[in-house]
Amino acid sequence: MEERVDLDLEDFSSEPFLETFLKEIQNEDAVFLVGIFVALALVILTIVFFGNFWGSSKVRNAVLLLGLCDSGKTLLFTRLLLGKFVRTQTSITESSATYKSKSERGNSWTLIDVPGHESLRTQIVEKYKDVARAIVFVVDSSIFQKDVRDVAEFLYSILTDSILAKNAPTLVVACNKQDITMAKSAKLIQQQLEKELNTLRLTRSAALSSQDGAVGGSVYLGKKGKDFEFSQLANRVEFIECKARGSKTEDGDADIDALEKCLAKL
Ligand SMILES: Nc1nc2c(ncn2[C@@H]2O[C@H](COP(=O)(O)OP(=O)(O)OP(=O)(O)O)[C@@H](O)[C@H]2O)c(=O)[nH]1
Ligand SMILES: [Mg+2]
Repeated sequence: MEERVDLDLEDFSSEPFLETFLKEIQNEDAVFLVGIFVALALVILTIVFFGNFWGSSKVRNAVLLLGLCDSGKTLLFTRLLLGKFVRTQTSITESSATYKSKSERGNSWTLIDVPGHESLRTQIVEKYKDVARAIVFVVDSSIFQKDVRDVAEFLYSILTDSILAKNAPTLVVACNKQDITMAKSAKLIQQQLEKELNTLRLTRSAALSSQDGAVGGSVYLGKKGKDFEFSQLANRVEFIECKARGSKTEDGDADIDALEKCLAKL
């Protein structure tokens, strides 16, 4: 029994596998070596490609409520979630909650109420912009004439942001406070915003005239050589009218149907 084991070991040592293998790859083929390198390179490239792909593609499931202070974002937020009136105060931080859309598929989105104050909103928009599936841009239609410049400036910063321009989330301009007699219609608000954005584009591009196309993270608004229209954007754009608060009672004839329909289409 012991003898057999000795024999086997001798046999093994008389077979220098490593040497044979090295000889084979030295003598026989450079092709074999090249094959190994190519296979390794392919494996590395695949890992890098999928790593980047998964790393950069985020699920865009956020619906951002944006707009100037007092336009009615927080009331719309609670009405969309709870279906009733609540007393609100100026928001100082963002609120988020899961919103189930009223579509047959019943998709759920993360609804985010962004404070309107300029010093707060910029940072919060930065935080969520790459996961935005839609932007609900809320306008106080009752004082639109007074606010038009500020509304247009905020909208301009959103529409020329390079990441938002690339992802092109659906844009719903919610012309709120339609219960107030002086409220401007969605059509008029759209026309005036197009005019104001056109003017802003002229003044802003004049200031940056030495540069062309994408400038420091911002893109050109609309089509060059043509007056600005929302239809020139890659985003799906809808202008709707709503009233987050009723005119007689706070809940009574409040109406956010058009907004809910837009969210059901996302
Ligand atoms: N009449 C009327 N009032 C509304 C309507 N929507 C909101 N409001 C009122 O407008 C005021 C401001 O509403 P908010 O929802 O707090 O406004 P906001 O956009 O969240 O404001 P910030 O948090 O400061 O950015 C509140 O008194 C609301 O009750 C509306 O459709 N009609
Ligand atoms: Mg608020």
